[in-house]
Amino acid sequence: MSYLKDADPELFDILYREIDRESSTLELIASENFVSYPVLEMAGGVMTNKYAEGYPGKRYYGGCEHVDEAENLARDRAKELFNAAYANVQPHSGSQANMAALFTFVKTGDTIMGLDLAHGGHLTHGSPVNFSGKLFNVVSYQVDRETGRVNFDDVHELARAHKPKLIICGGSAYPRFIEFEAFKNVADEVGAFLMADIAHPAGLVATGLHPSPMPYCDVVTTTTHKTLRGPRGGMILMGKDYPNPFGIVAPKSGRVKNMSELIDSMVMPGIQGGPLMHIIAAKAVAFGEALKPEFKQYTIQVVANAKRIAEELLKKDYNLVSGGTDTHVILIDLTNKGITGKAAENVLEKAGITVNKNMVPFDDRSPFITSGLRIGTPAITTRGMKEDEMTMICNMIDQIINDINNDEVINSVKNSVKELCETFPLYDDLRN
Ligand code: DSN
Repeated sequence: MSYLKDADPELFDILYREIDRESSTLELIASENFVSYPVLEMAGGVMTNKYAEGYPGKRYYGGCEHVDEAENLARDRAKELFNAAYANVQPHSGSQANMAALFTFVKTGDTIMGLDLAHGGHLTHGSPVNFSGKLFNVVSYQVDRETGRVNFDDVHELARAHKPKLIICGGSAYPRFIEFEAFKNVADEVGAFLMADIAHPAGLVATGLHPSPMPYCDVVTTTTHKTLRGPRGGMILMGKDYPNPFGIVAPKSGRVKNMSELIDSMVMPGIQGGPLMHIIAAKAVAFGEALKPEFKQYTIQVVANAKRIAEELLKKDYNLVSGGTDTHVILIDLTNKGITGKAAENVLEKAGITVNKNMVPFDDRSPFITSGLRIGTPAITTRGMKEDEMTMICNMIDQIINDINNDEVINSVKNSVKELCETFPLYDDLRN
């Protein structure tokens, strides 16, 4: 039964069109995934009603006993998943997690380093159009033209020349393992804090398929909805907690505050007000799922699927940035195929294959056009697809890219996509 159907048929229809879209198309956007029914239930539950500014046991509102239980579980499960000493599960998004972490460790006007957006970084790692680029003095590092991997000679040289207070590692379109240890060497040499943004590989980090940043980084941020397969949101972690080096003391006792206390107060009241308790509780549910052995099997398959896609595309003469992948992300440089990222995204969408255009390193096209496509395997792996389906999907992509104006090809692929999606159903119970 649906309350929405009777109360607001217009929005009900929109919701069901989205369920149909998600279930009848191939979702290859590397940052998307499909949450479980339990996560959906919690995210759509009554905790959306509750104001709970503050932290468990120390709120500004009454009636918080149950949301406290949920937030405590979310924090404990996050710490267990990532072998972390500290977790703040309140950031509404990855961008807000990054904002809170940056504001805790550095002051506006300080110099920070991050991976250039066009080389796989993220808006919040210092893009001039983002708060990070406007409030800090940003020095961006890039990947090597030949290898497609972070160029540590350049990172060292830039760090020595500019003496950043903080270095960010990680990004949104970097198909290789993030080199935490190498970044730590640079950070130590110049006395910088090291911040890792593991929004993309978080699920792989949690299951040991990607190195852990915890031994190397002062602070780690992530989203919860990509490979981690939770509700849309952010989180901040630390491998260890320690007294803050800035000399900030608690007003009454004069005790030097720990970094965890500074981060907590930067998230709230620093940059956020009321936490989204329904989402925090849904994060707890997702973290519980991620602690189960089945989730490790899932992430093993995510990586196996991405490697199969990389192999198949290489066989078909596609150029992959860095030559392949260690993770769930594949970044294709389409230059030799004579098609832009934008055109490829549009024509694939006509056939029911959802991807996103993406700049490639040293791209001479704008972010609205691009020379690349980013694809990823978290969502299709959640549907149960394995290596054989990856080979089929690569054949479909290749057929279309080689003949973008051929409606017969597009329609034939569209039918194959439909059949494949029917074989791996998604959210069927939401229709009953
Ligand atoms: N927009 C996200 C992604 O697609 O990777 C990063 O914030």
